[in-house]
Amino acid sequence: MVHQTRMISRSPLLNVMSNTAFKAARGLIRDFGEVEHLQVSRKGPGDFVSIADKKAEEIIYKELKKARPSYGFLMEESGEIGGDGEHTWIVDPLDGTTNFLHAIPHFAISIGLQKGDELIAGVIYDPIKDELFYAEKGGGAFLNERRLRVSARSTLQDSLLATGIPWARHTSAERQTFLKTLDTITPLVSGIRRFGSAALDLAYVAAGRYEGYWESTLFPWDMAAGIVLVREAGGYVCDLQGKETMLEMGSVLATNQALHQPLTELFVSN
Ligand code: 2AM
Ligand code: CA
Repeated sequence: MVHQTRMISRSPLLNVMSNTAFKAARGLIRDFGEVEHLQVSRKGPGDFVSIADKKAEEIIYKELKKARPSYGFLMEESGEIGGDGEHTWIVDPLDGTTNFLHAIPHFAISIGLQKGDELIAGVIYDPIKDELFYAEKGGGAFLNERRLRVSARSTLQDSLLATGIPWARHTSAERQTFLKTLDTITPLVSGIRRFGSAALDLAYVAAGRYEGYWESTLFPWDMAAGIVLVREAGGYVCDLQGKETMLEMGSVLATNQALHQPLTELFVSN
């Protein structure tokens, strides 16, 4: 983890969030190494992974609580923990659990901060690639030391999109909607990817790697940090009804600037 030792001038808030992610990442990296061995054991790494997940969340909780004692929490494992009623950390200690479980090196820690109704900061850390994505409202979005900007591609034909394929939690109606949308979009774009971490999909839109990303049936902790990143990189985020109620609706469409309108028309009318 190169970036822990490098001098980076981040705001005190982003420093707290980043250092918390780095701390939790140390355990996850160790556990990921173990999971790679457990693939061949008959029992598999299932229980081990859920413990790794909880351990990471505990570290994040402890660190953030120490730094900002009055803030509340919304976390994947522990749920809601009340605070000052104004600030809430929205935390996914391990986004991309299925990848982690299968020893696929694509997962992240996601920490978002909400103040009132607004998402004001986000950090997403991919410990394997040592990529730290961070953004604070009004301060721009960054990947390690580099300022981020959404991609400039302006035609659907050139665009690469990311999505989430429905899995066991989805209803039959949700699966049908997904297939219909896929059928509409596929011939119009250059490709579609399913990498399995919603947080990293959003971070990649912010980084200009994907032109857009859509998914439904998500939780607030999958999206909170990534929403701030995309917006601060100059992109747009709405839910699949075209409104800014992503956390409430559990769906998201994130795009670069140029393709916001055509993609919104395609997704929201489908
Ligand atoms: P998680 O790894 O924190 O559970 C991608 O579709 C999103 O859905 C991920 O961010 C992932 O978050 C969540 N998800 C939960 N269960 C999943 C599963 N069985 N397969 C794929 N994604 C899953
Ligand atoms: Ca998640």
